[in-house]
Amino acid sequence: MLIRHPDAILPSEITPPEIYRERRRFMQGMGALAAGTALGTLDDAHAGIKLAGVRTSPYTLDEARTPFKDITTYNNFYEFGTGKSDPAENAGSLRTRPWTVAIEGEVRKPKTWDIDALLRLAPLEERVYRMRCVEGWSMVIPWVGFPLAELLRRVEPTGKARYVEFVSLNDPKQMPGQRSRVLDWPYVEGLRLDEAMHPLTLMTMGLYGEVLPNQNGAPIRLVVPWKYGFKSAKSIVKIRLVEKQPVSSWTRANPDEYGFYSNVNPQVDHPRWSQAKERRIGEFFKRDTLMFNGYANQVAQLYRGMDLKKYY
Ligand SMILES: Nc1nc2c(c(=O)[nH]1)N[C@H]1C(S)=C(S)[C@@H](COP(=O)(O)O)O[C@H]1N2
Ligand SMILES: [Mo]
Repeated sequence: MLIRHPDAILPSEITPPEIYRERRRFMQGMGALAAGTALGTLDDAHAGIKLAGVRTSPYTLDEARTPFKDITTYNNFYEFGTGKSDPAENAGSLRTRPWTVAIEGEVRKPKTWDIDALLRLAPLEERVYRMRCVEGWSMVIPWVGFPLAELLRRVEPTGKARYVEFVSLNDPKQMPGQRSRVLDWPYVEGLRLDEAMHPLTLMTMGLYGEVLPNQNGAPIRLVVPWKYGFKSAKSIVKIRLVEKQPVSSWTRANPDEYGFYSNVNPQVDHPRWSQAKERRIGEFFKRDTLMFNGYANQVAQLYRGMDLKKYY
């Protein structure tokens, strides 16, 4: 891996590992998960299941976290409606067990993973990340997951694999928003293989130390903190390694507004609004949006030599 140190994050911002060394207490944890308890009916994750054995990570930011309540009631998840409160209100109908994730395409070891086996594939880490939506708001979210690279290494991408496509669940019975044609379902997103392999790219199953609430993309979603939020596909059922650049749902819907790369870039305006500033949820004054959402030192070299106005 090219990145060894999260240089953009000031050392003083990194939470000392000692504070986190004391592992979170095993409550109902992995035992309940392995037993396939009906997690899909949880509508208040604070009364929910703590994830066991979550480690700290040097990629964690020590920045004021957005309250749990905001992270779980102000969402974009068009499968459950286009309003910000729709996912929290409607995502109770999503059944997250049983659930499988198929990894296929240009790989030597394609496999359909049961979600509970996938949860145990690699040590879980807490990663506090800045998240920036293309609409101009941002949050600081303590996710729990492991690097996507852990999973991709195990399936052994072939020499032809250059991109990774992520496909969300397509089931209008569980996802009432899919009865509307606001997007071409299923929701599809993609990354270049090196972006997907980057250590910041997180397969995410938890939030604030607990099982991910449905409205945040349970049981498993992607989190790519240097890109606009829509690149971070929720409720993933398929991961395909492919030769050609995938067409994402947002690019298909509006190619002039949502390019494949969608890196957070204050110098590239959305055609209908400026991207120079953002409102951190809970704050009154706007902040300047940072290049690559503040992760430039870790990710800028992925795009060396590229015209980021052309490849937006
Ligand atoms: N399947 C799916 N994934 C999705 C979306 C969606 O509508 N459907 N919305 C995206 C957008 S626009 C954002 S900003 C983030 C929001 O994630 P959050 O609600 O957990 O903050 O999810 C992204 N992932
Ligand atoms: Mo977004």
